[in-house]
Amino acid sequence: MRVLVIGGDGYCGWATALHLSNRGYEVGILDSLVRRHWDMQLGADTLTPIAPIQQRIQRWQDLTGKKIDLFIGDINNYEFLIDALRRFQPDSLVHFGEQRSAPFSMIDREHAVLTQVNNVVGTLNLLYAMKDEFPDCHLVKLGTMGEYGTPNIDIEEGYITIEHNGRKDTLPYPKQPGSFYHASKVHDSTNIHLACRIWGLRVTDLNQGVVYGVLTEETGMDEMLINRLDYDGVFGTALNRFCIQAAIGHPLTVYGSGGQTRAFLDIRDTVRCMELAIANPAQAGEFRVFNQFTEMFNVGDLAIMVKKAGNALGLNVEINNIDNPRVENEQHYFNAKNTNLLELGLQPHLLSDSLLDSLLNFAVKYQNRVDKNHILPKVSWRR
Ligand code: NAD
Ligand code: USQ
Repeated sequence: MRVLVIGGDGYCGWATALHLSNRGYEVGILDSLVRRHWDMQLGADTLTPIAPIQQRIQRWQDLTGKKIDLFIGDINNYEFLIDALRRFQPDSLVHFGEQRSAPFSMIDREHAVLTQVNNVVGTLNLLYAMKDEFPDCHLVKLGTMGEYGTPNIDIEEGYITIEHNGRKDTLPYPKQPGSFYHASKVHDSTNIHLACRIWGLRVTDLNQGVVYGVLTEETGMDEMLINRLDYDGVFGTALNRFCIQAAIGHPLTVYGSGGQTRAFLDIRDTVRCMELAIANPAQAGEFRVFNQFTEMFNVGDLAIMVKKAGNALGLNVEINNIDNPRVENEQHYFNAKNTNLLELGLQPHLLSDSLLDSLLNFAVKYQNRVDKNHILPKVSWRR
């Protein structure tokens, strides 16, 4: 089966492309490399030194004998996109190629517009390309758990059955995104659902939680294959940031009271979820939604786990509750379903087992690359 990984130079995409290649899929990577450009604009860099995409792919081929095709360009450019699809002839499309930072989208009007245009137009172009020339192709699209927000009822997988005034229907689950980035994913979901209904496309929307870790079987094979690990206040995510802060002796930056509960998963489970979704495609006309995460934690408890693991390694880890730069609930109910991927065979890695191997050890190893000016958050949600 031929799988084109859009955003294959990024954190989830690189690990997924190698995993699928290792499992015998014919893999192509499409990426505009814009994420490397945004890092340069912000003056930020991944903790782990990542090689240029051409060198990474060449090393993979030298090590395994498996070839990965490369298409460098922007999916907002329809001519480029359709040409790449014609050349690659995918059976499945995996779409990671979006601006994925909530703080980046909240910097100012320009960054909010950039995020929504990049994400919504890119996905809409893909839907049109599928309708016009690849109607049987299965799109596996990355959404986010943050589309749902933090409602005071259980979060279902995409749909909820509601009784109202004596009538009953199963409808898209209500969305309450917490940033212009998260809102872009809601807009994508609406457009994709419509395309499935009117054109009979087959799509799986994976509402993924916060991903942690840097190690997968394939990216661990060689230093040149190492994945990115972001720790800065814009692209770094909670748990990855906490581990790097622990490694350099910076107090862990818990925003506000730390009662914000989120859904999490190990990057080794991300790549497995992608494989499961591809191997079990949605039906024609089906807009299938899976919640892609394995465990739920609040950020205060995560910080305590990192402190304990760090102290066991001999690090001196402190926790600092700093003013929350975001506008979000800090004490709330959060209980999300995640049975669909488990039923397809996902066997979760648990954070308690993998904090050291997959994360803290890397943070310690590369600690000299940390720029301390990028630890504290600088982007505010408020006016
Ligand atoms: P990333 O920034 O590391 O990778 C995204 C890649 O997409 C980059 O290489 C970038 O250059 C490319 N890209 C962006 N816009 C593009 C465009 N218009 N055309 C072509 N390429 C483009 O991000 P990531 O962490 O790997 O996230 C991948 C996807 O997974 C995103 O859609 C994100 O919203 C989603 N997601 C990520 C997480 C997480 O914790 N990292 C959690 C849930 C969902
Ligand atoms: N947080 C801290 N301290 C930090 C960083 C974050 O307390 O140093 C808190 C935030 O306030 C928030 C929670 O941790 O309550 C999660 O923040 P995050 O930066 O780890 O994650 P988020 O902004 O939600 O975005 C990330 C990815 C995004 C993905 C999303 C999944 O960047 O691409 O969509 O996780 S989810 O959160 O489920 O929507």
